[in-house]
Amino acid sequence: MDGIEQLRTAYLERIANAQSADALELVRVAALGKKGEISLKMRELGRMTPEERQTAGPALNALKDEIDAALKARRAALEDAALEARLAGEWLDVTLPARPRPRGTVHPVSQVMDELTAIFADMGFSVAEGPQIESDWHNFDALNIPPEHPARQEHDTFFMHRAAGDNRPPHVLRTHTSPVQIRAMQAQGAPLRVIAPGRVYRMDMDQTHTPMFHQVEGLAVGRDISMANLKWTLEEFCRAFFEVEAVELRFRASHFPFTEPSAEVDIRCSWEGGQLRIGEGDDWMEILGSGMVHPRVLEAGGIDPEAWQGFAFGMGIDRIAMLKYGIPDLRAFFESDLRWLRHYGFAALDTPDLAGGLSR
Ligand code: 2NM
Repeated sequence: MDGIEQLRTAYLERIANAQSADALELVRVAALGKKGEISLKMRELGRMTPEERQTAGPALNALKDEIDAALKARRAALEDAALEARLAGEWLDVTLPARPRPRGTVHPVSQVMDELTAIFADMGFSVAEGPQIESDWHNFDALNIPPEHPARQEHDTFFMHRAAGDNRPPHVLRTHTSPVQIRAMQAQGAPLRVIAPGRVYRMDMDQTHTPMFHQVEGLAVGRDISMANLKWTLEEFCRAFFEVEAVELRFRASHFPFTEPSAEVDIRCSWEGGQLRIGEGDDWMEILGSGMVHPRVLEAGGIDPEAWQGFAFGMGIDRIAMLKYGIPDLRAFFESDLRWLRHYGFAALDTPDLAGGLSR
């Protein structure tokens, strides 16, 4: 039967030239649809003589199968091409820097808090937080500072307002973060290892003091925690924080109401040429206060001082930030001067960790 070869050539060409799924479907309908050319030819088989049918039948069936297969192959090729095109359009260079570049910076105080947290976390301390407006019990009484104690004046406390006729003691802006440790003892009991970094307030304002500043205090309570544990912990902290192997600390007897015995801690340093070097030279610089937690303070925290003991320490964050990063003026810390923040600030994505180096 002639015609079959022409149909075959014509449809294979149209299939090969179809540029979309829709165009290909039109070709399929034209060939194999109800009224398609090949379908009509198959219907004609009925009107043929048996001899004619014997050659035309298999030839038409073979044509139908071939066209079917060609349609299927072309459809698959078109789908692959469409997918390729979509993937090419969605391609993204993940090695490009993030844009737009972040314009904010991390304040040195935040940077140092993150560093402290990483160092003490490595030694098993968790971070505790508490209110900045405290009851005078948490800020003073619980810390063995009775109402007539001179520390209450020494501290230059900011007192909150009470309504006229309300004679309860006023709340205060916390003068240290120790009340956070009291709350941590009450909430978690012993044994306990926490640090409390945060804002504190004292009515003081000059070259080296701002009415709000930052402090970190640490507390470790256990069955037989001693001054030796305290000294190692502080040395380890200074080694990691100042990134100097050869730190040396000196304990000087002192007095705090909340610790007994109490010690102020100096670090060996040199100021040669106006440049601070930690762990070298013959100078000593006071960096923190510390001691063994007073039994009355443990008691206020709900911990039995006959069964437990602990060490505690406190230091100024702003000052150690100035020392580590060579920042000369404390007051600039809180002026929100963008030029200063860009100069002394840290990259937002540069989170300190011990493995990566604290202050990359
Ligand atoms: C210091 C010095 C010595 C201290 C004590 C406590 C508490 F709540 F556990 F008793 N927290 N921090 C402490 C001890 C603070 O700052 C110079």
